[in-house]
Amino acid sequence: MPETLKPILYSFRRCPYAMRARMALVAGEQPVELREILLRDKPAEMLAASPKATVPVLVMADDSILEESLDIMLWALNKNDPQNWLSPQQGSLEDMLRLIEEIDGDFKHHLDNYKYSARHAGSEEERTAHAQEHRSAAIKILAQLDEQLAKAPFLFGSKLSLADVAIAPFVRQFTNTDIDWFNAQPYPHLQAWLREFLAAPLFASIMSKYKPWAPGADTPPFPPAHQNQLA
Ligand SMILES: N[C@@H](CCC(=O)N[C@@H](CS)C(=O)NCC(=O)O)C(=O)O
Repeated sequence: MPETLKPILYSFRRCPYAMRARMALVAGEQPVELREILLRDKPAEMLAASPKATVPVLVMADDSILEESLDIMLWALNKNDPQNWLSPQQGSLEDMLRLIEEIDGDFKHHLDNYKYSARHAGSEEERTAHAQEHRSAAIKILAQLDEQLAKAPFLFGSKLSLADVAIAPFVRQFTNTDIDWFNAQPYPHLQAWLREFLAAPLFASIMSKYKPWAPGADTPPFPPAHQNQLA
């Protein structure tokens, strides 16, 4: 595909929403011009295309945009889904979307309040109590995932699906907040699932470090070369 016809993906390496969009673009083998950005210094070109100003954003050749990570995932996989991420071995696409909605909603709310508890008003003690309250609420949601993963290696059966890929980056963010605490919790299935997900070539393939994009700069090939058999 000529360089100019590729959609442009504005992305930030450590953003969990951008991670899941990049993984779906890899799985769907959709070439994009990847523009790494800094959240504190967003390019004017990105803001002009998407005043919402969040990553990821996919800008098509006709200037239409997708500015929700799940929409980018579904766009890529509806074009090409060689690993059948949209057709789980157990349950349906609707079941997966329901679970993703719970994680993006309730779980993300508790995750943010736990991870960014330093921003909470009040005394040190109040902040600690606030963090613990939200950590408990978040881990209750993760306990349900652990139960699901006790029955099968992935959230919807014996193979990786949209739900695993959409959810794992947020579980990663939660666990990284206090990894020793997380590892001490009694959720072996969830812990093994996350460990394997993060060790897999698919995840490594989207975590390469790129210099922030500037107009006229070269952009890395994306998906990177040698993408077969990633998942
Ligand atoms: N619902 C959006 C959320 C995207 C989002 O909030 N991304 C964060 C980074 S992880 C962002 O760009 N925040 C704007 C900022 O920090 O300036 C999606 O699914 O794409």
